[in-house]
Amino acid sequence: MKYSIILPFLATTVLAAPLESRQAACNVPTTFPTTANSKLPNPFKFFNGGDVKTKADFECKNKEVSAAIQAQELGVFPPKPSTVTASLSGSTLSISSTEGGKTVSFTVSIKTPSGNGPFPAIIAYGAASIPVPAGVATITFNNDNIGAQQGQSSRGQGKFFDLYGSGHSAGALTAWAWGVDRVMDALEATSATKIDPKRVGVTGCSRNGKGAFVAAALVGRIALGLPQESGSGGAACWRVSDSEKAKGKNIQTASQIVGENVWFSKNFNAFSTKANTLATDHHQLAGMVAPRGLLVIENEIDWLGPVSTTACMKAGRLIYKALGVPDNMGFTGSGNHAHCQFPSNQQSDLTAYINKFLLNQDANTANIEKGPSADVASYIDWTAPTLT
Ligand code: MCU
Repeated sequence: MKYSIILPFLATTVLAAPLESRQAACNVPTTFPTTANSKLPNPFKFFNGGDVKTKADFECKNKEVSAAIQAQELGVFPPKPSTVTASLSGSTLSISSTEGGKTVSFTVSIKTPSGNGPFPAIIAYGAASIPVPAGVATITFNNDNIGAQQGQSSRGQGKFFDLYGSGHSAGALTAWAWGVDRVMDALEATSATKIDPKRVGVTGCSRNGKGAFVAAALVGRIALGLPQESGSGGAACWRVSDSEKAKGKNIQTASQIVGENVWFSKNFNAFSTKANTLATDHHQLAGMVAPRGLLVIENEIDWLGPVSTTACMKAGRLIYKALGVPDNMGFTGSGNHAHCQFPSNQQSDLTAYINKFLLNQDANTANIEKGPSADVASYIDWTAPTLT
C-alpha cells in the first residue's frame, strides 16, 4: 500500500530528470566476464545476468559494452579535453585541444556545396571512397596524423599520443575516434563552417573503415556511420571469423590482426588467440551505434570475411529490430569487386541512407541485408526481445 504513494512520485522524478542524471543510474562494471563462449554474446543480458527489457536498460547495456570493448579491445576513449578551440580560415578548420598543460592542434578541410547552408556533412578518413552527393559537404580528416598506423613500431605516435602520452592504452582506431569527437566540438562551436552538426556522417574504407565504424560507435553525435569494407576488426565478429578460419578460409582473425598493426589497444593482445573469451563481439559495435543510422558497406573478398561480416551484421540488425528501428541499420555487400572501389550495385542503398539520415528526406531503407549466405542462427543462442 505504502508503495502506491511513493512509486508515482519516483516515476515522475526519474522521467523528469535530465538525460545525464538518468544515465548516471547505470551501473557500469569495471571488470568484465572472460568466460569462453563460442556463440556471440547476448546483447540483451547484462554482465551480471540481468535482462535488458527496456530501451533505457539498453542505454545502460551500451555503457557496459562500451566499457568492456574499451578495456579489452580499443583502449580508453578519453572525454572532451578541458579546452577545445576552433577557428575557420577559408576551407581549413583548425582545432586545438588542451589537457594537463599540453596542447595539440590539427586541421580538417571542408568542401561545402554552394549556398548558405547549413549543410549536412560526411567526415572522410583520408579521402572518401564513396561518392558524396551534391548537397552534402565533405570534411577530410587526416586520421594517420592523429594516430599512426605504420606497423608495430608506430604504436603511440600521433597527435592523440602527444596529448595523452605514448603509453596511453588507446589503439589507433580509438585515437581517430577522439579526433572525430573534436571535429564535432569544433563544428558545434563554429557556425561559419555552414555545417549542421546534427547531420554529420563518417566514412572510411578498409583499415579506415574499421576506424569509421569505431567512431560511429564511440561518438554519439554522429548521425550516420558509413564504414566501407572494414572487414576484420570492423563489421566482422571475431568469433565467426575464427570459425571461418577453422573451416579453411583465408580470413583475417584476431590472432593475425594484433601482429599486423596498431589499430587495437595492447590490451587486445591477451585475447588474440582466445577471442571467444571477449565480453562482447562486433554485433554489439553495431549496437553501440543504435538507434542512429548505420549502413555497413562490404565486399566479398575472403580476407575481409564476407560470411563473418554478414552473420555479424545480421546479429547487429537484431539489436536495431529489438529497439523498434530495424530500418536504421542495413548492410550491403553483394559481389566481389576491387577493394575500396565503390560498385554501382551499392549505390541505391547508400543514396537511401544519406537521403534519410543526412538530407532529412523520405527514403526507403527497409530490410537492406545483402551479402553471401550466412547462418546467423548457428552463432547465437539467444532471442531478441521487443524492448519497451
Ligand atoms: C580490410 O582492412 C585492412 C586489413 O585489415 C589488413 O589486413 C590489410 O593489410 O589491409 C586492409 C586495408 O586497409 O587495405 C587498404
